[in-house]
Amino acid sequence: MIKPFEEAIYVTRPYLPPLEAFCDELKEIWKCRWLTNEGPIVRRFVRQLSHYFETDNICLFNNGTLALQLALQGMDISGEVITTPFTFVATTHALFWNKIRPVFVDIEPQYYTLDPEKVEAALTPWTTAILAVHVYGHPCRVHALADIARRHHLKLIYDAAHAFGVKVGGRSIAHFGDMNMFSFHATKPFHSIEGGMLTFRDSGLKKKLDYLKNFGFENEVEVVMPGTNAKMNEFQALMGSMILGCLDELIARRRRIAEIYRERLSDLPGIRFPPPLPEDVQSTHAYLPVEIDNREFPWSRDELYEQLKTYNIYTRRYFYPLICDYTCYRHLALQDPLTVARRVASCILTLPIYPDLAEADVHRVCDIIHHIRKEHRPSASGALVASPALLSRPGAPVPGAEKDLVTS
Ligand code: T4K
Repeated sequence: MIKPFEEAIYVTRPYLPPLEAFCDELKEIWKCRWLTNEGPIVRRFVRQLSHYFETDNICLFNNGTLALQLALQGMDISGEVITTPFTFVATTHALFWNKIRPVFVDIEPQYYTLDPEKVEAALTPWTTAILAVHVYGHPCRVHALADIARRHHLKLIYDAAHAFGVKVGGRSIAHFGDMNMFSFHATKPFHSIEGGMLTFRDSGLKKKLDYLKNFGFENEVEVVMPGTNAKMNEFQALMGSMILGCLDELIARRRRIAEIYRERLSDLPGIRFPPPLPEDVQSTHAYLPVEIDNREFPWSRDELYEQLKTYNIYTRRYFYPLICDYTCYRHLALQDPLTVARRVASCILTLPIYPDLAEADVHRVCDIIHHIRKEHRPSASGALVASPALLSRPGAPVPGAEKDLVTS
Protein backbone atom coordinates (compact mmCIF):
# COMPACT_ATOMS: atom_id res chain seq x y z
CA MET A 1 0.00 0.00 0.00
CA ILE A 2 1.51 3.33 -1.01
CA LYS A 3 0.51 6.41 0.92
CA PRO A 4 -0.97 9.41 -0.88
CA PHE A 5 1.25 12.48 -1.16
CA GLU A 6 0.81 14.80 1.79
CA GLU A 7 1.01 17.86 -0.42
CA ALA A 8 -0.77 17.92 -3.75
CA ILE A 9 1.28 17.15 -6.83
CA TYR A 10 -0.08 19.20 -9.71
CA VAL A 11 0.47 18.77 -13.41
CA THR A 12 2.70 21.81 -13.21
CA ARG A 13 3.93 24.45 -10.78
CA PRO A 14 5.38 27.75 -11.88
CA TYR A 15 9.07 28.25 -11.25
CA LEU A 16 9.74 31.30 -9.09
CA PRO A 17 13.11 33.00 -8.68
CA PRO A 18 14.43 33.39 -5.11
CA LEU A 19 12.18 35.87 -3.30
CA GLU A 20 15.06 38.02 -2.05
CA ALA A 21 16.46 38.37 -5.55
CA PHE A 22 13.04 39.32 -6.94
CA CYS A 23 12.46 41.86 -4.16
CA ASP A 24 15.87 43.32 -4.83
CA GLU A 25 14.95 43.86 -8.48
CA LEU A 26 11.60 45.36 -7.52
CA LYS A 27 13.46 48.30 -6.01
CA GLU A 28 14.07 49.56 -9.53
CA ILE A 29 10.32 49.75 -10.13
CA TRP A 30 9.72 51.47 -6.79
CA LYS A 31 12.42 53.96 -7.59
CA CYS A 32 11.19 55.09 -10.97
CA ARG A 33 7.46 54.41 -10.47
CA TRP A 34 7.04 53.29 -14.02
CA LEU A 35 4.65 50.34 -13.82
CA THR A 36 3.36 49.77 -17.33
CA ASN A 37 3.11 51.36 -20.83
CA GLU A 38 6.49 50.33 -22.27
CA GLY A 39 8.58 51.07 -19.21
CA PRO A 40 12.33 50.47 -18.89
CA ILE A 41 12.06 46.83 -17.77
CA VAL A 42 9.75 45.90 -20.64
CA ARG A 43 12.15 47.61 -23.05
CA ARG A 44 15.10 45.72 -21.56
CA PHE A 45 13.13 42.46 -21.73
CA VAL A 46 12.43 43.07 -25.43
CA ARG A 47 16.17 43.49 -26.02
CA GLN A 48 16.94 40.28 -24.12
CA LEU A 49 14.33 38.37 -26.12
CA SER A 50 15.56 39.87 -29.41
CA HIS A 51 18.99 38.56 -28.52
CA TYR A 52 17.63 35.15 -27.47
CA PHE A 53 15.58 34.73 -30.66
CA GLU A 54 18.04 36.54 -32.93
CA THR A 55 15.40 38.82 -34.40
CA ASP A 56 14.06 42.34 -33.92
CA ASN A 57 10.64 41.25 -35.14
CA ILE A 58 9.23 40.82 -31.67
CA CYS A 59 6.20 42.25 -29.93
CA LEU A 60 5.22 41.63 -26.29
CA PHE A 61 1.68 41.34 -24.91
CA ASN A 62 -0.03 40.84 -21.58
CA ASN A 63 -1.03 37.29 -22.49
CA GLY A 64 -0.78 34.80 -25.32
CA THR A 65 -4.48 34.84 -26.21
CA LEU A 66 -4.53 38.55 -26.99
CA ALA A 67 -1.22 38.21 -28.81
CA LEU A 68 -2.75 35.62 -31.14
CA GLN A 69 -5.96 37.57 -31.55
CA LEU A 70 -4.07 40.69 -32.53
CA ALA A 71 -1.70 38.74 -34.77
CA LEU A 72 -4.67 37.57 -36.84
CA GLN A 73 -6.08 41.07 -36.90
CA GLY A 74 -2.75 42.62 -37.78
CA MET A 75 -2.30 40.22 -40.68
CA ASP A 76 -5.86 40.87 -41.96
CA ILE A 77 -6.74 37.19 -41.84
CA SER A 78 -10.37 36.52 -42.75
CA GLY A 79 -12.66 33.83 -44.17
CA GLU A 80 -11.61 30.31 -43.19
CA VAL A 81 -8.51 29.10 -41.42
CA ILE A 82 -7.32 25.49 -41.22
CA THR A 83 -6.53 24.56 -37.66
CA THR A 84 -6.33 21.73 -35.14
CA PRO A 85 -9.05 20.69 -32.70
CA PHE A 86 -6.41 19.23 -30.35
CA THR A 87 -5.26 22.32 -28.50
CA PHE A 88 -6.18 24.72 -25.72
CA VAL A 89 -9.42 26.53 -26.47
CA ALA A 90 -7.68 29.92 -26.83
CA THR A 91 -6.33 28.91 -30.26
CA THR A 92 -9.86 28.73 -31.67
CA HIS A 93 -11.17 31.65 -29.62
CA ALA A 94 -8.58 33.90 -31.28
CA LEU A 95 -10.11 33.01 -34.66
CA PHE A 96 -13.63 33.51 -33.40
CA TRP A 97 -12.85 36.99 -32.05
CA ASN A 98 -11.71 37.90 -35.56
CA LYS A 99 -14.91 36.49 -37.12
CA ILE A 100 -12.85 33.81 -38.86
CA ARG A 101 -14.32 30.35 -39.41
CA PRO A 102 -12.13 27.56 -37.98
CA VAL A 103 -11.85 24.49 -40.19
CA PHE A 104 -10.73 21.59 -38.05
CA VAL A 105 -8.30 19.11 -39.58
CA ASP A 106 -6.96 15.94 -38.01
CA ILE A 107 -3.65 15.51 -36.22
CA GLU A 108 -0.78 13.07 -36.64
CA PRO A 109 -0.73 10.03 -34.37
CA GLN A 110 2.91 10.38 -33.25
CA TYR A 111 3.26 13.93 -31.99
CA TYR A 112 -0.36 15.13 -32.15
CA THR A 113 0.33 18.11 -34.44
CA LEU A 114 -1.73 19.14 -37.49
CA ASP A 115 -1.45 16.49 -40.22
CA PRO A 116 -0.16 18.18 -43.40
CA GLU A 117 -1.43 15.25 -45.50
CA LYS A 118 -4.99 16.21 -44.55
CA VAL A 119 -4.71 19.96 -44.91
CA GLU A 120 -5.08 20.23 -48.67
CA ALA A 121 -8.36 18.30 -48.74
CA ALA A 122 -9.85 20.92 -46.41
CA LEU A 123 -8.90 24.00 -48.47
CA THR A 124 -11.70 26.05 -50.04
CA PRO A 125 -11.67 29.33 -51.98
CA TRP A 126 -12.20 31.08 -48.62
CA THR A 127 -9.14 29.62 -46.92
CA THR A 128 -6.65 32.37 -46.08
CA ALA A 129 -4.30 30.76 -43.57
CA ILE A 130 -3.16 27.74 -41.62
CA LEU A 131 -3.05 28.07 -37.84
CA ALA A 132 -1.05 25.10 -36.55
CA VAL A 133 -0.05 24.38 -32.94
CA HIS A 134 3.28 23.00 -31.72
CA VAL A 135 1.29 21.12 -29.13
CA TYR A 136 3.26 20.12 -25.97
CA GLY A 137 6.22 21.81 -27.69
CA HIS A 138 6.31 19.07 -30.35
CA PRO A 139 7.22 20.91 -33.54
CA CYS A 140 4.73 20.62 -36.39
CA ARG A 141 6.02 19.30 -39.72
CA VAL A 142 7.19 22.80 -40.53
CA HIS A 143 8.59 22.11 -43.98
CA ALA A 144 5.51 20.25 -45.22
CA LEU A 145 3.21 23.00 -43.93
CA ALA A 146 5.41 25.71 -45.44
CA ASP A 147 5.20 23.94 -48.78
CA ILE A 148 1.39 23.82 -48.70
CA ALA A 149 1.17 27.44 -47.60
CA ARG A 150 3.48 28.54 -50.42
CA ARG A 151 1.67 26.58 -53.11
CA HIS A 152 -1.76 27.86 -52.07
CA HIS A 153 -0.74 31.42 -51.13
CA LEU A 154 -1.79 30.99 -47.53
CA LYS A 155 -0.36 32.64 -44.44
CA LEU A 156 1.25 30.17 -42.04
CA ILE A 157 0.71 31.00 -38.39
CA TYR A 158 1.98 28.96 -35.47
CA ASP A 159 0.49 28.87 -32.03
CA ALA A 160 3.81 28.19 -30.32
CA ALA A 161 2.33 28.73 -26.84
CA HIS A 162 4.11 25.57 -25.60
CA ALA A 163 7.30 25.95 -27.59
CA PHE A 164 9.45 28.71 -26.09
CA GLY A 165 13.04 27.48 -26.34
CA VAL A 166 12.29 24.70 -28.82
CA LYS A 167 14.70 24.42 -31.76
CA VAL A 168 14.53 22.56 -35.05
CA GLY A 169 17.77 21.88 -36.89
CA GLY A 170 19.55 24.31 -34.57
CA ARG A 171 17.12 27.13 -35.42
CA SER A 172 14.62 28.56 -32.97
CA ILE A 173 11.05 27.51 -33.70
CA ALA A 174 10.31 31.27 -33.81
CA HIS A 175 11.82 31.41 -37.31
CA PHE A 176 9.30 29.17 -39.04
CA GLY A 177 6.10 30.42 -40.64
CA ASP A 178 4.88 34.00 -41.05
CA MET A 179 3.87 34.48 -37.42
CA ASN A 180 4.48 32.72 -34.10
CA MET A 181 2.72 33.22 -30.80
CA PHE A 182 4.39 32.24 -27.52
CA SER A 183 2.55 32.16 -24.21
CA PHE A 184 4.41 33.28 -21.10
CA HIS A 185 1.67 32.02 -18.77
CA ALA A 186 2.66 30.86 -15.29
CA THR A 187 2.07 27.23 -16.28
CA LYS A 188 4.68 27.32 -19.06
CA PRO A 189 8.36 26.34 -18.75
CA PHE A 190 9.21 29.97 -19.45
CA HIS A 191 6.81 32.50 -17.96
CA SER A 192 6.27 36.12 -16.97
CA ILE A 193 3.29 35.37 -14.66
CA GLU A 194 1.05 36.12 -17.64
CA GLY A 195 2.37 37.27 -20.96
CA GLY A 196 2.67 36.62 -24.64
CA MET A 197 4.97 37.32 -27.53
CA LEU A 198 4.75 37.40 -31.31
CA THR A 199 7.65 36.85 -33.65
CA PHE A 200 7.03 37.49 -37.34
CA ARG A 201 8.69 37.41 -40.71
CA ASP A 202 7.44 40.75 -42.06
CA SER A 203 9.10 43.59 -40.14
CA GLY A 204 6.39 45.91 -41.52
CA LEU A 205 3.96 44.35 -39.05
CA LYS A 206 5.79 45.66 -35.99
CA LYS A 207 4.27 49.13 -36.04
CA LYS A 208 0.75 47.83 -36.59
CA LEU A 209 1.01 45.33 -33.72
CA ASP A 210 2.32 48.08 -31.46
CA TYR A 211 -0.72 50.21 -32.35
CA LEU A 212 -3.11 47.31 -31.85
CA LYS A 213 -1.90 46.56 -28.33
CA ASN A 214 -1.90 50.21 -27.24
CA PHE A 215 -5.30 51.66 -28.24
CA GLY A 216 -3.96 52.62 -31.68
CA PHE A 217 -2.06 55.61 -30.20
CA GLU A 218 0.38 57.30 -32.54
CA ASN A 219 0.97 60.06 -30.02
CA GLU A 220 -0.98 62.01 -27.39
CA VAL A 221 -3.32 63.52 -29.90
CA GLU A 222 -3.54 60.92 -32.65
CA VAL A 223 -5.21 57.50 -32.70
CA VAL A 224 -4.68 55.72 -36.02
CA MET A 225 -6.68 52.52 -35.48
CA PRO A 226 -9.10 51.07 -32.95
CA GLY A 227 -6.59 49.15 -30.90
CA THR A 228 -7.11 47.52 -27.56
CA ASN A 229 -5.08 47.34 -24.35
CA ALA A 230 -2.81 44.29 -24.44
CA LYS A 231 0.44 45.65 -23.04
CA MET A 232 2.83 43.73 -20.81
CA ASN A 233 3.61 45.46 -17.52
CA GLU A 234 6.90 45.96 -15.67
CA PHE A 235 6.29 43.24 -13.06
CA GLN A 236 5.63 40.68 -15.76
CA ALA A 237 8.74 41.72 -17.66
CA LEU A 238 10.84 41.51 -14.51
CA MET A 239 9.70 37.98 -13.79
CA GLY A 240 10.30 36.94 -17.41
CA SER A 241 13.69 38.56 -17.47
CA MET A 242 14.83 36.77 -14.30
CA ILE A 243 13.57 33.39 -15.51
CA LEU A 244 15.22 33.82 -18.90
CA GLY A 245 18.53 33.99 -17.06
CA CYS A 246 18.16 30.45 -15.69
CA LEU A 247 16.03 28.84 -18.38
CA ASP A 248 18.67 26.34 -19.53
CA GLU A 249 18.98 24.97 -16.02
CA LEU A 250 15.19 24.70 -15.68
CA ILE A 251 14.96 22.83 -18.97
CA ALA A 252 17.73 20.45 -17.86
CA ARG A 253 15.71 19.59 -14.75
CA ARG A 254 12.61 18.93 -16.85
CA ARG A 255 14.69 16.71 -19.15
CA ARG A 256 15.80 14.60 -16.19
CA ILE A 257 12.19 14.22 -14.99
CA ALA A 258 11.05 13.20 -18.49
CA GLU A 259 13.85 10.61 -18.56
CA ILE A 260 12.74 9.11 -15.26
CA TYR A 261 9.15 8.78 -16.46
CA ARG A 262 10.34 7.03 -19.61
CA GLU A 263 12.68 4.75 -17.70
CA ARG A 264 9.99 3.80 -15.20
CA LEU A 265 6.85 3.66 -17.32
CA SER A 266 7.63 3.01 -20.96
CA ASP A 267 7.68 -0.78 -20.48
CA LEU A 268 4.43 -0.76 -18.57
CA PRO A 269 1.78 -2.39 -20.80
CA GLY A 270 -1.01 0.03 -21.64
CA ILE A 271 1.10 3.20 -21.26
CA ARG A 272 2.41 4.63 -24.49
CA PHE A 273 4.80 7.56 -24.80
CA PRO A 274 5.09 9.57 -28.02
CA PRO A 275 8.22 8.39 -29.82
CA PRO A 276 11.37 10.36 -28.98
CA LEU A 277 11.43 13.58 -30.98
CA PRO A 278 13.60 13.62 -34.11
CA GLU A 279 17.29 14.12 -33.37
CA ASP A 280 17.37 17.63 -34.79
CA VAL A 281 14.71 18.83 -32.33
CA GLN A 282 15.76 20.48 -29.08
CA SER A 283 12.86 20.04 -26.65
CA THR A 284 11.98 21.87 -23.45
CA HIS A 285 9.77 19.07 -22.07
CA ALA A 286 6.92 21.47 -21.53
CA TYR A 287 4.42 18.65 -20.95
CA LEU A 288 4.60 14.91 -20.30
CA PRO A 289 1.80 13.31 -22.34
CA VAL A 290 1.15 9.57 -22.29
CA GLU A 291 -1.61 7.54 -23.91
CA ILE A 292 -3.50 5.08 -21.73
CA ASP A 293 -4.46 2.07 -23.80
CA ASN A 294 -7.45 0.51 -22.15
CA ARG A 295 -6.89 -2.82 -23.91
CA GLU A 296 -3.70 -3.35 -21.92
CA PHE A 297 -4.10 -1.04 -18.97
CA PRO A 298 -6.78 -2.21 -16.52
CA TRP A 299 -8.20 1.26 -16.01
CA SER A 300 -9.48 3.73 -18.55
CA ARG A 301 -7.69 7.06 -18.84
CA ASP A 302 -10.45 8.75 -16.83
CA GLU A 303 -10.33 6.09 -14.14
CA LEU A 304 -6.57 6.40 -13.80
CA TYR A 305 -6.94 10.20 -13.65
CA GLU A 306 -9.45 9.82 -10.80
CA GLN A 307 -7.40 7.14 -9.03
CA LEU A 308 -4.36 9.38 -9.06
CA LYS A 309 -6.38 12.12 -7.37
CA THR A 310 -6.93 9.79 -4.42
CA TYR A 311 -3.14 9.82 -4.03
CA ASN A 312 -3.16 13.63 -4.19
CA ILE A 313 -1.77 13.63 -7.75
CA TYR A 314 -3.55 16.01 -10.12
CA THR A 315 -2.77 15.06 -13.70
CA ARG A 316 -4.64 16.76 -16.57
CA ARG A 317 -6.36 15.52 -19.70
CA TYR A 318 -4.83 18.13 -21.98
CA PHE A 319 -6.49 18.36 -24.54
CA TYR A 320 -9.83 16.76 -23.89
CA PRO A 321 -12.49 17.40 -25.06
CA LEU A 322 -11.58 18.41 -28.59
CA ILE A 323 -12.35 22.07 -29.29
CA CYS A 324 -15.05 21.12 -31.80
CA ASP A 325 -16.92 19.30 -29.02
CA TYR A 326 -17.22 22.33 -26.73
CA THR A 327 -20.74 23.76 -26.56
CA CYS A 328 -19.73 27.00 -28.24
CA TYR A 329 -18.17 25.29 -31.29
CA ARG A 330 -20.39 22.23 -31.64
CA HIS A 331 -22.47 23.92 -34.33
CA LEU A 332 -19.52 24.07 -36.75
CA ALA A 333 -19.80 21.55 -39.58
CA LEU A 334 -16.90 19.09 -39.73
CA GLN A 335 -15.53 17.77 -43.02
CA ASP A 336 -12.71 15.77 -41.50
CA PRO A 337 -13.79 12.88 -39.25
CA LEU A 338 -10.87 13.76 -36.92
CA THR A 339 -10.27 10.08 -36.28
CA VAL A 340 -6.82 10.45 -34.74
CA ALA A 341 -7.69 13.53 -32.69
CA ARG A 342 -10.75 11.78 -31.23
CA ARG A 343 -8.75 8.72 -30.26
CA VAL A 344 -5.92 10.75 -28.72
CA ALA A 345 -8.29 13.06 -26.80
CA SER A 346 -9.96 10.00 -25.29
CA CYS A 347 -6.76 8.40 -23.98
CA ILE A 348 -4.24 11.19 -23.35
CA LEU A 349 -3.05 12.06 -19.86
CA THR A 350 -0.42 14.67 -19.02
CA LEU A 351 1.68 13.75 -16.00
CA PRO A 352 3.24 16.19 -13.52
CA ILE A 353 6.44 17.82 -14.73
CA TYR A 354 8.08 20.97 -13.42
CA PRO A 355 11.59 21.90 -12.34
CA ASP A 356 10.90 21.82 -8.59
CA LEU A 357 9.41 18.32 -8.72
CA ALA A 358 11.86 16.20 -6.74
CA GLU A 359 13.22 13.12 -8.49
CA ALA A 360 12.06 11.02 -5.51
CA ASP A 361 8.53 12.31 -6.07
CA VAL A 362 8.65 11.42 -9.76
CA HIS A 363 9.64 7.89 -8.73
CA ARG A 364 6.78 7.85 -6.26
CA VAL A 365 4.28 8.93 -8.93
CA CYS A 366 5.61 6.06 -11.08
CA ASP A 367 5.40 3.64 -8.14
CA ILE A 368 1.78 4.66 -7.63
CA ILE A 369 0.94 4.11 -11.30
CA HIS A 370 2.58 0.68 -11.13
CA HIS A 371 0.68 -0.03 -7.95
CA ILE A 372 -2.67 1.04 -9.41
CA ARG A 373 -2.03 -1.21 -12.37
CA LYS A 374 -1.11 -4.19 -10.17
CA GLU A 375 -4.22 -3.81 -8.08
CA HIS A 376 -6.06 -5.71 -10.80
CA ARG A 377 -6.15 -9.39 -11.41
CA PRO A 378 -7.89 -11.33 -14.16
CA SER A 379 -11.24 -12.86 -13.25
CA ALA A 380 -12.11 -16.45 -14.13
CA SER A 381 -13.75 -15.10 -17.30
CA GLY A 382 -10.58 -13.25 -18.24
CA ALA A 383 -12.09 -9.80 -17.57
CA LEU A 384 -9.95 -7.40 -15.54
CA VAL A 385 -11.10 -7.16 -11.97
CA ALA A 386 -10.35 -4.33 -9.54
CA SER A 387 -9.23 -5.36 -6.10
CA PRO A 388 -11.72 -4.35 -3.40
CA ALA A 389 -8.81 -2.73 -1.54
CA LEU A 390 -8.30 -0.30 -4.40
CA LEU A 391 -11.96 0.51 -4.78
CA SER A 392 -12.37 1.20 -1.07
CA ARG A 393 -9.23 3.31 -0.77
CA PRO A 394 -9.84 6.38 1.37
CA GLY A 395 -9.91 9.64 -0.52
CA ALA A 396 -11.98 11.04 -3.33
CA PRO A 397 -14.47 8.57 -4.83
CA VAL A 398 -13.79 7.25 -8.29
CA PRO A 399 -16.71 8.31 -10.48
CA GLY A 400 -17.90 5.50 -12.69
CA ALA A 401 -15.66 2.90 -11.08
CA GLU A 402 -18.56 1.09 -9.47
CA LYS A 403 -20.47 0.63 -12.67
CA ASP A 404 -17.51 -0.02 -14.96
CA LEU A 405 -15.60 -2.56 -12.91
CA VAL A 406 -16.53 -6.11 -12.06
CA THR A 407 -15.71 -6.78 -8.41
CA SER A 408 -15.19 -10.27 -7.23
N1 T4K B 1 -2.61 28.39 -27.15
C1 T4K B 1 -2.29 27.27 -26.48
C2 T4K B 1 -1.94 26.05 -27.26
C3 T4K B 1 -2.28 27.26 -25.09
O1 T4K B 1 -1.98 26.13 -24.42
C4 T4K B 1 -2.60 28.44 -24.40
C5 T4K B 1 -2.61 28.46 -22.95
C6 T4K B 1 -2.90 29.60 -25.14
C7 T4K B 1 -2.90 29.52 -26.53
C8 T4K B 1 -3.24 30.90 -24.49
O2 T4K B 1 -2.12 31.46 -23.82
P1 T4K B 1 -2.38 32.43 -22.55
O3 T4K B 1 -3.38 33.45 -22.93
O4 T4K B 1 -2.80 31.57 -21.40
O5 T4K B 1 -1.00 33.04 -22.34
C9 T4K B 1 -3.62 26.55 -18.38
C10 T4K B 1 -3.11 27.95 -18.66
O6 T4K B 1 -3.89 28.94 -18.01
C11 T4K B 1 -3.04 28.28 -20.11
O7 T4K B 1 -2.12 29.34 -20.24
C12 T4K B 1 -2.50 27.10 -20.91
N2 T4K B 1 -2.52 27.36 -22.32
C13 T4K B 1 -3.31 25.86 -20.63
C14 T4K B 1 -2.80 24.66 -21.39
O8 T4K B 1 -3.20 25.56 -19.25
P2 T4K B 1 -5.72 25.69 -17.09
O9 T4K B 1 -7.09 26.26 -16.96
O10 T4K B 1 -5.58 24.25 -17.37
O11 T4K B 1 -4.78 26.08 -15.85
P3 T4K B 1 -4.98 25.81 -14.30
O12 T4K B 1 -5.25 27.11 -13.63
O13 T4K B 1 -5.94 24.70 -14.11
O14 T4K B 1 -3.50 25.36 -13.91
C15 T4K B 1 -3.00 24.07 -14.14
C16 T4K B 1 -2.24 23.62 -12.90
O15 T4K B 1 -1.10 24.45 -12.72
C17 T4K B 1 -3.03 23.76 -11.62
O16 T4K B 1 -3.70 22.57 -11.37
C18 T4K B 1 -1.98 24.02 -10.57
C19 T4K B 1 -0.87 24.69 -11.33
N3 T4K B 1 -0.79 26.14 -11.12
C20 T4K B 1 -1.47 26.99 -11.94
C21 T4K B 1 -1.36 28.34 -11.77
C22 T4K B 1 -2.10 29.30 -12.66
C23 T4K B 1 0.00 26.61 -10.08
O17 T4K B 1 0.58 25.81 -9.33
N4 T4K B 1 0.13 27.96 -9.92
C24 T4K B 1 -0.51 28.85 -10.71
O18 T4K B 1 -0.34 30.08 -10.55
O19 T4K B 1 -5.02 26.54 -18.25
